[in-house]
Amino acid sequence: MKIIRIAIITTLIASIPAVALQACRRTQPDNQKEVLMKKLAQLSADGEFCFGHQDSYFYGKNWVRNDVRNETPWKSDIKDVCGDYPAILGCDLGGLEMGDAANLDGVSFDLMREAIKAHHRMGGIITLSWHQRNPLTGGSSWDNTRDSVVRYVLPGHPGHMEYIKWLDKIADYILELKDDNGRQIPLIFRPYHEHTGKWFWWGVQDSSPDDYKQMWRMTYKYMTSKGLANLIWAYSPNLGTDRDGYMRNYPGDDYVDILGYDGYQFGEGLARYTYLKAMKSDMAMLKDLGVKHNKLIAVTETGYETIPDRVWWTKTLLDGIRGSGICYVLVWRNAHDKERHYYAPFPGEQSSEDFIKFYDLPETIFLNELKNK
Ligand code: BMA
Repeated sequence: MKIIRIAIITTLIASIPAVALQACRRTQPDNQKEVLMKKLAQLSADGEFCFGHQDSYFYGKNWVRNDVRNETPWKSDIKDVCGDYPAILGCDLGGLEMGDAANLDGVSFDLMREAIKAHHRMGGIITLSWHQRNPLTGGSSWDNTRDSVVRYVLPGHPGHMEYIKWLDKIADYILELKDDNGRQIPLIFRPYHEHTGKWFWWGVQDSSPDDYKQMWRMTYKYMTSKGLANLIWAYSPNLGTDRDGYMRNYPGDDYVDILGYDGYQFGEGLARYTYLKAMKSDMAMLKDLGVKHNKLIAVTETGYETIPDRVWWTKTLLDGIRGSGICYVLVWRNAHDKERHYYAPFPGEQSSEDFIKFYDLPETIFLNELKNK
């Protein structure tokens, strides 16, 4: 059992009522969004943060789940290593817009629906990213062979009506994600991420900040008009972007609930130093922006592929985020079909022992602790 931290970090407490109020202004009949945002704000004020893992229940190192109907217990590499599930389950909707039965990584949307409901039932939190296809070329998210794709989907432009059909499919799926009492499950929705990079069609090379903001607001308004009152909107540029760059495409306080960023470590030595330096300065920036805009803050994606550093969890990641006020940190997926594509420990993996130390820390929140919050 982990020791629950009593000490309260008071510096962030002052921001809770504002965050809660912000949520209240948009409170919808079932107020699940507000409840979750308050919980996340409280964690952050207490100096605690949730640990999240992408696709944790769907596959892991050398295994993949075939039971779509939720008849067998949920397996997870994280659980196999530390005995508990991640507090946050990350899922990706890429492919749903095309009407595909499984997402771009082969996860069936039926299985995903079951997992989301089960994780919520167990007291966990869910975040949804969306590696959507390129609406102009039909290529992947990474197809940036054509310019102005963002503009193409805006009102009055040729791709708009088709794009609304995509949004419809996403909204319809999310509307089905209800708890046992028929209430919409609150979800952290994180579209159009890493836009300060050049790899996605919605990236910085494609569009003006104004186009990007319009696309975000259009999406927000459309989803809200479909009755999706349960979405917590997360904005996540890349790590290492300065304040102006971070805010350049910011759609506005009315359209965002969480300020986050995505950033990975890409090697030892200098690369570790670069990662840590960027983490620390971006954390300071986010903390400041979070207070100024009354927003929650989070590390929406991070990791070190194949975790070659056996003490990475406590000596690097922790160093980068400790005391930052984030409400969660999420590491990327453990692919079952790509030998060297994993970001979380699994039994026998060399950083597992250090991960257990990370798990044992009072500030890291996994599922069992979250459900008692
Ligand atoms: C990337 C990689 C890809 C994957 C995509 C969407 O970071 O993990 O293999 O398809 O995310 O999950």
